[in-house]
Amino acid sequence: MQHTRRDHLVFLGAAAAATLTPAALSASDDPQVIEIQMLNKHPENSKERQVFYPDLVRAKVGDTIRFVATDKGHNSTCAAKGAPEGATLWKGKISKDVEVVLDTPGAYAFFCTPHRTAGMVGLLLVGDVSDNFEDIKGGRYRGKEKKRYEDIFARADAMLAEETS
Ligand SMILES: [Cu+2]
Repeated sequence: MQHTRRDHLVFLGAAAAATLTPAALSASDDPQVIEIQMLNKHPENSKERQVFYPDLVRAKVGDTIRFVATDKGHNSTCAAKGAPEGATLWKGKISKDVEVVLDTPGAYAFFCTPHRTAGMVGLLLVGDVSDNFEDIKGGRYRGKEKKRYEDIFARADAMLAEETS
């Protein structure tokens, strides 16, 4: 069952809604399934090859991320270094969908095993990311991976700043 933002506002009434923070309004409380496609080419920029789309996702604990093997030859992997402590890690099979239920808040840096150095990487921000986001940003990334993460981290910072403003 899905509640829309409007449902919540009607239920709470205008006075209560006015006191809600933007973060509280930004997502439903119900668990969501969020899809990330694994692609040979960026849909809006064909010069960008080997991409997760989208490559940055805001989620909450309890949401599911479904990595979809739209194009073949890719996978999604999240290793201990790229995840908050105690989180469930994943390693998808090449050319197969993989689903992960996000059980731990924090930042998750994931990559495609064959194309990591080609910059096929992405980032999930799950709930409160204050525990490990700085560690993730300070990680060692190389070449195209580093270039993509610089762009992703800049967008992530802007996204989080928006929530707290
Ligand atoms: Cu790949």
